[in-house]
Amino acid sequence: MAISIGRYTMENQQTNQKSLDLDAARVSHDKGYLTTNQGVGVSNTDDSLKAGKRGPTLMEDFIFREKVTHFDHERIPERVVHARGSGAHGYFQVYENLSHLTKAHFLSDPNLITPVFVRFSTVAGFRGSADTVRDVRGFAVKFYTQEGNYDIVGNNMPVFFIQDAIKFPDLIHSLKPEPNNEMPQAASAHDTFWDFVVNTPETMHNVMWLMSPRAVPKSFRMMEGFGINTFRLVNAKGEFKFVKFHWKPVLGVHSLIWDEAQKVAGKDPDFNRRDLWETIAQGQTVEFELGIQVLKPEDEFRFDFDILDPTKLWPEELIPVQKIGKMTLNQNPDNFFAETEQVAFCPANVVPGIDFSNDPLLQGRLFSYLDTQLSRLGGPNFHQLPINRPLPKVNNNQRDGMHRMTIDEGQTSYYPNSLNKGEPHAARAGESHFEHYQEKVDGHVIRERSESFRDHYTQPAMFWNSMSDWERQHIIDAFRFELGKCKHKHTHQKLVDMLGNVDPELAQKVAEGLGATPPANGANPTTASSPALSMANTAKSPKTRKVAVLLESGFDKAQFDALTATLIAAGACFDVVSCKLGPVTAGDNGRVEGNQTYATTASVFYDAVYIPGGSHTEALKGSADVKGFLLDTFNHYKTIGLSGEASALLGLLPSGQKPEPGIVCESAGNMEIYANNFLAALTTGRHFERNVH
Ligand code: HDD
Repeated sequence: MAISIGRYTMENQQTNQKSLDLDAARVSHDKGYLTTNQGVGVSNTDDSLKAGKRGPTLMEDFIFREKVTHFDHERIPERVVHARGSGAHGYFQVYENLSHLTKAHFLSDPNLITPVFVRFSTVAGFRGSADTVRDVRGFAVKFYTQEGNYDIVGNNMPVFFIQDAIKFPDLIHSLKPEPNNEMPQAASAHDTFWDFVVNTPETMHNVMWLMSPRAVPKSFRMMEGFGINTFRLVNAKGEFKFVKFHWKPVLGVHSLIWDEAQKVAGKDPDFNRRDLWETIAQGQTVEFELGIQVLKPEDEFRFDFDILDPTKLWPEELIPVQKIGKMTLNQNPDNFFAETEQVAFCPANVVPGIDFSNDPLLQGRLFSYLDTQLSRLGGPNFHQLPINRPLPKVNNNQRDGMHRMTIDEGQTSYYPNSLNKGEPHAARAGESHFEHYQEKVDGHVIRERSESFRDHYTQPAMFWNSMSDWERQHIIDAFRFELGKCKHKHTHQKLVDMLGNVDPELAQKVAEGLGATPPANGANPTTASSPALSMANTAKSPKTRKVAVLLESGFDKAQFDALTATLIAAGACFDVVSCKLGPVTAGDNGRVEGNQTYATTASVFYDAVYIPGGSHTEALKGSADVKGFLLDTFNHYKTIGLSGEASALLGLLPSGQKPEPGIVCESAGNMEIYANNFLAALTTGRHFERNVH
């Protein structure tokens, strides 16, 4: 049975310790009189203190000064990357004891509840930019374990653009708005990014992912997460294995198509944020399974790629992903700034049993996060902010600094000491503590890249080989769009030449769109493919899919009831869209409440549209709004349902009376069968076999 603990509803009887910890910082402002920050009561917060009713404001007005001064300092620097994000609380449970692999305590006991806070983000845009831009998405998870905080700071793509962290400032400078005019916002479709790409072949693999539908997720709930970098799992005997981390969404991986993404960016820039917030606010949970790929040390050199190279993935068919646990998100933050903005993730936040590899991108990341947070969060004490503080007691001799929140008692703040009987002491055997894996390191001091990092095309080609037809078309269109926005023609040609090393057909199709010359000697370097990379093979579910039901007065209520009951039973949901808000009268005088209009919503917010029969069909036939709604739904390959008299609306579609995939149309007959057919089409998702061109 679900129970409430702190602010959390948990599916079991265990306490979410982080929620209880946050309770101590939560302040309700539901009642009481206004005060200053010094606790002095304030009876008028609307008028400043003046010399005469029409006279100048007085310097002594500390109430005015305090209010305005605080306001003047309300902003902190946004993250230099991943500035726009959305957070949620939840918990993690491992499926079985993994102590043979790692001594991490939170992975040892299936009964253990580990609280988590997750932040999903876009990379390039400012804090106020749109959600549905073409971009990588951040997927950062903080586990509040009993042995301290552990962060997996990942993305929704399994590879990165560069191999060495020293190139990160160059990558991001090229991606961000151009420095002379600060354009474009939250977009890679501009000259500097592609100039960097064509001069940096190691970007090729991530660029292929960036051009794929993965870069426009339909929902944060429907994207994979990847730790990308190679880590180590270390067990109590000191044995290690290499590991890569994966998050697999229970609802499968689903994306927008580009036309939708662009329209949504204008109509609802908060589309992904709203979806996450509303799903949780409605009491539903968001679930991801944690997967690991594990590699024995002796297999380090077994593959035709270097396992330390972050521009390479480990094909799941070669090294299977074992699902080891589930993360459930079930609580929205109470305060965006205090939680989502102030949370500080860092790949160096590891717990005993999890260690780093020599991946040169990871090595640099271990430095950058804490460093950036020192300025973003205003000093060295941000670990004391409620959202960042770990569950175990922080016990050391670090003191002072900006905004220190603890009152650290005692005379000593150094080690070793006698005055405090040597406390706090260095952790002893039997007391949880971190020990670095004792890797033997031997090498010349050298500023060079390993030869084994040189192949930049085989895996992008494998990615291309693994794509379904619609994913390939998306990639071709994306390259044409992005390069089409670049003024420098030589960049077009260089990119097309690069693509020739991935696949000649891809290069040729992109070249056609750009007016560039297809490369003469292009060749796809591999026949390998990895079915796990294609979204065509993902899980499909009707759960939380959203249907627009278009109605006007005179609709057939029996048909409406039958279809909506089937949707609800399957976990889907619907809006009633009409020309005005309020009750809509059915042919039999029944009523349903219209909760959206053509002014407040649009086809792009739904997975499908349904129109029941009835005498409203005539009015709908003549409506430009209805026609536009149906056209977008058709062009975005989504399910269209027309029953009874509404079947006549088929004529509004470009296919005319011709049945096309995903159009569930029936003039009469058994509503139960009809509703199930509609549900099956809705579950399929998009019907890419439909002829929309
Ligand atoms: Fe990073 C933030 C993910 C490479 C430097 N990064 C940041 C966030 C995510 C990632 C999800 C946002 C966390 C949040 O929600 O607060 N970054 C990645 C991944 C990478 C990666 C998956 C490659 C595997 N990052 C990377 C490199 C560097 C950085 C190579 C620097 C050398 N990243 C940062 C940063 C940020 C950051 C500048 C900005 C805000 C912050 O850290 O707290 O330090």
